[in-house]
Amino acid sequence: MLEEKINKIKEDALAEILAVESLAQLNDLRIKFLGRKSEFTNILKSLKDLTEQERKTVGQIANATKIEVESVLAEKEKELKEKSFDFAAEKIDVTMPAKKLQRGHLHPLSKIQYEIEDIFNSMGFEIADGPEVETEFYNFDALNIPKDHPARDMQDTFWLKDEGKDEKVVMRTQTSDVQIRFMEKHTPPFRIIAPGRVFRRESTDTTHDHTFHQFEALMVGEDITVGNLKFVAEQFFSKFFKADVEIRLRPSYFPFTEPSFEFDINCLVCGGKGCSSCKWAGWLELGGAGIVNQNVFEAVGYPRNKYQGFAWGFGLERLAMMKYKIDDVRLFHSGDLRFIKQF
Ligand code: FA5
Repeated sequence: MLEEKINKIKEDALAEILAVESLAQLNDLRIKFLGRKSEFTNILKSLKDLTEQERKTVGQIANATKIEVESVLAEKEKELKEKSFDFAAEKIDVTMPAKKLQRGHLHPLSKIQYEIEDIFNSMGFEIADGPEVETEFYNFDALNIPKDHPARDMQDTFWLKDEGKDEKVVMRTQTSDVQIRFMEKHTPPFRIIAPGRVFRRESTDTTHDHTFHQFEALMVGEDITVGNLKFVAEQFFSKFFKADVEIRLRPSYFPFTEPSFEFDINCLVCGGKGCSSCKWAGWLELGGAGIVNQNVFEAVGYPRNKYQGFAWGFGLERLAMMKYKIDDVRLFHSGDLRFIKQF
């Protein structure tokens, strides 16, 4: 009895589906034959009142019917959709101007950093890294800057809140911390650079920001001299600026180098005439440099006087300012898209 009913539903459904001419009508048929209130669904609901044997036979027929009707529905739907496709409306005018896609790109400082890394890689330097939140030991003590020594005041420091730890923690003021971290784990000879972000509690102006980047260089062996320092720097500048750059070393003081220098290059923005990028000096202070103090080697466990090395810490922003002729360092972190989009 039920089987006959199901077969009748199937026949009616298939006949009506095949005759249909619109997607709306097809949907109505789907509801009529398979919907929640359809005769077919009622039959499925009544299966529970049958004997187990009957339930099995009728259940199988009902299932097969459902699958068949659904597949005919799907086929018809496909056919109707293809028929109703409006090619004229979908026509594309390939002569219309395209919408310009807004694409992001690397920040100029990242670009510069990668460029620097490539140049130094090509000269056999490894890239080393260290944390931005640093302990007093790595930022100061191991660099021969004892507690209560006036040299600590050379770099205004953001001290972090003491959280019950024995050691004080700072936002690192220089990338020189990486020198120590690297030397603790390696034995000379080696050459590394360490680009990274540093922080200082100072008032800002056209050449000073509170957050900026340095890149440290450290080359250690048994016979490294100021000559190596100058040569590597000159090679780097000529590759980086693709121009001859004049270098000036001025005597200076850093506790972790002896002798120490301020490292200047001639201002490439104004060609040495004087502008806001070089504070009208014609020269730009790029960073500090020197021959590694033996006290630093001793702090990392190297024997005294066995090794010699040079180190420098250059300002990445200052290099970027020269390369792109930018007259205010604060633009880099201004978030001003008009500035960023130019790179
Ligand atoms: C140092 O930080 C030393 N660690 C450099 C060094 C490394 C010396 C290794 C010897 C051996 P100084 O405080 O001078 O030195 O900073 C180095 C460079 O960082 C500066 O010459 C400048 O280019 C850049 N710099 C310093 N302060 C700022 C700032 N507030 N904003 C932007 N750049 C800065």
